[in-house]
Amino acid sequence: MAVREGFRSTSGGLRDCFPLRLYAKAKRLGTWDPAAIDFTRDREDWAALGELERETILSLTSLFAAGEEAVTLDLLPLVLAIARDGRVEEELYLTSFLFEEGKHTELFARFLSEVAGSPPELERYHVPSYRTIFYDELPAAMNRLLTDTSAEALARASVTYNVIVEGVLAETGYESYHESLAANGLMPGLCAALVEIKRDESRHIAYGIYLLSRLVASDAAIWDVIEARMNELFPYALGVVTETFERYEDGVTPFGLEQSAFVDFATSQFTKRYERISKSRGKTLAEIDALAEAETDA
Ligand code: MN3
Ligand code: FE
Repeated sequence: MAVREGFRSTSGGLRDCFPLRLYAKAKRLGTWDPAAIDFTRDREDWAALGELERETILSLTSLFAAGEEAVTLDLLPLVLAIARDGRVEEELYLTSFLFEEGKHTELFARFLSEVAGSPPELERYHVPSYRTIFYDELPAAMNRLLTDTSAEALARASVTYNVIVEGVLAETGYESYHESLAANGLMPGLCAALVEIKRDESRHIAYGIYLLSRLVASDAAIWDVIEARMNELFPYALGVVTETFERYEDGVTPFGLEQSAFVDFATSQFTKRYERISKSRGKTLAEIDALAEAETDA
């Protein structure tokens, strides 16, 4: 590790850049409290749901609860890698990132105990593709950063965490909650929390896209690493959808959910991120910053 040569704060001040602007947004928008969400109506709705509907919400929530815990536990190696690189503006943003993942973990844990009644053995919903991503690939890619902070290792970690887990799987999961609950006027507490979580998550994804874009801007060869990693993991992301739908016998699904709609949704999220990152090839860092600002709704 290099010896410190100085501090940003005392040599010109913090640099105006996209991560610092994301940090400003996080301070305004990321301060909602999971403990303040009112689950009164949710408990009534839960009690009135049919068996199949309940199973569906439980399955989805089991994927989210474990997924949020995983991203909370696995983020620190990235924060450390960024800190060791002296990127203080990015680290300021990342302080909010970990706080928000912690709150998401809290929210789903609350829902499972206070609305769903702490059902046992929720890991039975963790289908094989889910296990590959959350039990193996995510912790491996993130923990590699403890000993290897090369651009290649950073790119593989960020694709796994920000693009596949957040940008494809979480986004597809919100869509599934929306079609099941909000579209049917059910569980207003969880739906209100999901609006906040989704907004937090859009900042996380925007940061990941920025990070990957600046890696490509510094070394065009990193695009090949990103592309290979995206293609390596995308089948597992789709597998989470298709293996989850396999549980429904004779194609009978609750809430009118259709597998093809979610496969299409996941594919469109993947394609959108792929095209967005590929645009950073041949761009300068200033152009990357402007592109991130212009294209994010975070
Ligand atoms: Mn989250
Ligand atoms: Fe996130």
